[in-house]
Amino acid sequence: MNFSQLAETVDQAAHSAQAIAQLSAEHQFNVDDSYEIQRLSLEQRYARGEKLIGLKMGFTSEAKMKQMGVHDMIWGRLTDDMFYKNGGEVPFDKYIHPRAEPEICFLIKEKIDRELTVAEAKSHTESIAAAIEIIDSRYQNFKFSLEDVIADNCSSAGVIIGPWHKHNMPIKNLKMVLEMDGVPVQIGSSAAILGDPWLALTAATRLATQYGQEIPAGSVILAGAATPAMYMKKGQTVKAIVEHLGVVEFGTV
Ligand code: OOG
Ligand code: MG
Repeated sequence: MNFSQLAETVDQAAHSAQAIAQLSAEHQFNVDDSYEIQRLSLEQRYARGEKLIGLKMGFTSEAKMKQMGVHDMIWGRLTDDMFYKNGGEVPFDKYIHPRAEPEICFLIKEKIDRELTVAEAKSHTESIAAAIEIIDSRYQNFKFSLEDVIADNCSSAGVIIGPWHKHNMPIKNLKMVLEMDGVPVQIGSSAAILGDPWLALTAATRLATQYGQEIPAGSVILAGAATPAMYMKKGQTVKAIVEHLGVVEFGTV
């Protein structure tokens, strides 16, 4: 089997916003193979001029694992093409069937190239913010196996970050609300993220190190959603309100 070809298939699906069949329907590959396909698919993005900006963790909450039927933590890569301004507009047609989910994100101040403890992770972090992640599986009906979703860069599609706060503020049990057009559609707590979002960052350092991905200073790391993700619509306002971290929002056009 040709991993480069599979990487091109998922990249083209993302680039053209055209859903594809699950790769696992036709091919057999394991989790390590999936991360190699993901790495190769990012090479396609870099070749188009995109830059790596950070990483995201996925399935760090029970709510997400249940929603998607996948029960292992995953990680993916975020590029500059995925980032939108807080309060700005997001082009809906760039996506296939996008969903939004409330997240917490970390801004890294010092290069990380090994697994860190929580204390070390804190000393490597500059600041913390509320964020919304847009996920858009490239697979038909948003259905996938663990191997499929990793190969598809863990559905990574968009990131909107709220105001930054000091890295030492408590984030263990913050109320997180996702609103669509002013209506609360998900309510959760940051405690749903592995019991403490800092554990998502240490997991990111472990997995990135395992797969040879350095985390440069200035990287943004998403901890994983605290609640199930919700389908978005065109012409909608999407907002996350996180206790003490404030508001992050965008409109779809
Ligand atoms: C995979 C991405 C999971 C999270 O926050 O748990 C994720 C998906 O649900 O399509 O980003
Ligand atoms: Mg997410």
